[in-house]
Amino acid sequence: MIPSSELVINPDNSIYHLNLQPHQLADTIITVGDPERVPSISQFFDSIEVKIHKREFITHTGMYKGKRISVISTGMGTDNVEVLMTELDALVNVDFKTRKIKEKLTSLTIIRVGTSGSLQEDIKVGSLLASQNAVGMDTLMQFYRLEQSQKEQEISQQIKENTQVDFNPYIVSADENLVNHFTKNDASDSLKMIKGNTLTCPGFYAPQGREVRLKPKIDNYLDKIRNKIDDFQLTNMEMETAGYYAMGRLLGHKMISLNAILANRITHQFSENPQEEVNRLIHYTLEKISSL
Ligand code: R1P
Repeated sequence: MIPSSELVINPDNSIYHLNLQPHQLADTIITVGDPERVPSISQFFDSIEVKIHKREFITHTGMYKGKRISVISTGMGTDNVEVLMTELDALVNVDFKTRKIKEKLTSLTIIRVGTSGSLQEDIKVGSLLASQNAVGMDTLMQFYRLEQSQKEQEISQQIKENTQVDFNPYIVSADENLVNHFTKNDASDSLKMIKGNTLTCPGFYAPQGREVRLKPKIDNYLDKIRNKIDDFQLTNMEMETAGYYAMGRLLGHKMISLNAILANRITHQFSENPQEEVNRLIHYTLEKISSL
């Protein structure tokens, strides 16, 4: 039995931060950083049965072309992702009455629809990119027992050496079937989704090599992380994907992160119409989800 101090359930049987009751969550979930992106997605649903919010977590659950979908905002960063993933898992895999883990576990399908910056000249602003692998340049996995393959350990070691950080970055892949599904371009698709490897950073400025008034501690950060390590090359950076993939691997959920590239950090360009880039990604994602 999980004590009430460890898994907090609100008096109305909803989970502590997400404020959701188990029946209010769909098995297919779209996650977004920006709370305002939730209605931008649910406006296309055929019906909406649930609208709940607490803090930065806004949830709309509804039907889209016969499929039940929840869309949830998380705010920024892997610390929020840890809260979200643990609570989503508890909603489906813990019996709230007995406070025991269920015998038959449910695996959720979780799709991040987010924004990102390119690390390669040829990945232009406006591109859509599915993260095949993600590298976590944050310390979240210092607190969990995440297993790393030999290859993952080698890449992590090399990134650590190149950047001289004091911890081991972690590397996790997306669900292979979801990568294939979301990057398979049918003749009817007007948009193309490319595959990439995403760096997840614990901040937007120095942790992504940006200098405003403070000089980053790591000199030439982008040069140190964007070069090839054997056949592995980082293509873009943002702030959540590796946290999703690691928590998904630990908890047994199917994960993919889809990115609208808003900036190119090498050519120093930023989108002239970010909302339009995000809208294109939303349309692409909803169409692909309806045929999952
Ligand atoms: C930074 O501006 C935020 O945008 C990106 C980053 O990961 C970070 O959360 O994603 P979202 O647009 O999904 O929030």
